[in-house]
Amino acid sequence: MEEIVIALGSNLGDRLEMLKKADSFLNELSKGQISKSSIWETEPIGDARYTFYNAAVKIYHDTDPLQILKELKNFEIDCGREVKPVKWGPRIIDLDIICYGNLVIDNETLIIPHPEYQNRLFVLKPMVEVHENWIDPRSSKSVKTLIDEAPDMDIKKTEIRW
Ligand code: PH2
Ligand code: MG
Ligand code: MG
Repeated sequence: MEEIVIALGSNLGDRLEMLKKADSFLNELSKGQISKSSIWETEPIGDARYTFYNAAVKIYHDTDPLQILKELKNFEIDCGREVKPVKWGPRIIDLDIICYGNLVIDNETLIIPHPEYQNRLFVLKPMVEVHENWIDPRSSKSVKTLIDEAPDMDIKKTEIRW
């Protein structure tokens, strides 16, 4: 069974409701007890405009990563997300695979670990709450080191229960 970290983001509509819905979906999908981070309120990076709620959930699975990707995409579409949203634009819900055990994958459909996550505190800070001892198999850096090295941004942990 592999430990898989999924990053969650929402900056449109009822953000908390969307994260809760994603949590119950991931709970169903996972083959083991999931762990979830705090909800973080984060400044939008890129063209995304409105403040995000970001979080991370660690799930367990043993299937092909492409199968997990397909499940996540179907869930995003079921939630009403456009099939091809503007790159870096606002989104009702975004579920990204950050890591999949120690796998390294690099093809047109999927890159694991996520190609940009090391530059995004809105992924790293939630991630360390659910997978604190993880070492990136590409860079051999710990998630704590990646946090120290990532560009600063406006991000704050909330006390919201979900
Ligand atoms: N996601 C993006 C683009 N910009 N900014 C924040 N703060 N949080 C996100 O999840 C995010 C973003 C593209 O997926
Ligand atoms: Mg995405
Ligand atoms: Mg994303």
